[in-house]
Amino acid sequence: MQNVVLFGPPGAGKGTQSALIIEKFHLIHLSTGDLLRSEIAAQSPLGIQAKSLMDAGILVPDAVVIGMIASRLEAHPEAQGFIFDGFPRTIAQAEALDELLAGYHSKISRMISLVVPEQELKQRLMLRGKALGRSDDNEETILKRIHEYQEKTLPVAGYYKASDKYFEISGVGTVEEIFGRISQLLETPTI
Ligand code: B4P
Repeated sequence: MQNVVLFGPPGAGKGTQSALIIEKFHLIHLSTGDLLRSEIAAQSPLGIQAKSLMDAGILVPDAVVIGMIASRLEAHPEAQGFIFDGFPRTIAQAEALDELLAGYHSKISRMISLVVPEQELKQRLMLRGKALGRSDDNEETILKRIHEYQEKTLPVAGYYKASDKYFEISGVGTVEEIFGRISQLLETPTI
């Protein structure tokens, strides 16, 4: 079973690359961003709570996203593996994920980190905001998201480095070029 964490700052291309990875490697895509946006669209109590935080560029509470991931894992007993996109985003989430997977006698195989310079991230998010009407379409929210990432999410890379599961690639180039780099990694067996 191959369980992959796709990591990177807001706008690094995690969702974009996940779509290609699931097709080629037959993994189940678990995106906390997508799950939260579905809750918002359904106007559920969870969605209403999440919306104001996401609009402000702030992370949603750990318990909320951990609960969502737990129920999605339970819903896919047939899975050959998962791609975790946008999760874990805090150390508490990383620890909870290890515990959840241990309950299925499974674990994270690797974390792939997409490295993209800040200026490029801002441009991509501005363009995505215009194209898809996402709330992080202005400088203030984008800067808040980058700040949250640096403060709460970057330490998660250290968590996976400590167990030799961390792999870094450039997230700059065409979508196909970046996917080629990811594929090369995923085709290399883990020790
Ligand atoms: P997410 O939905 O996870 O998304 P993201 O970080 O904004 O973007 P991603 O990296 O997926 O980039 P994309 O492929 O779209 O997070 C949204 C919010 O949800 C968070 O701020 C937080 O509030 C909440 N949330 C989610 N998970 C959470 C958690 N675990 N804990 C707490 N809160 C959580 O690419 C960006 C744009 O760039 C797209 O327009 C794309 O077309 C373009 N692009 C992609 N690759 C490109 C390339 N190679 N070149 C040029 N453009 C490219």
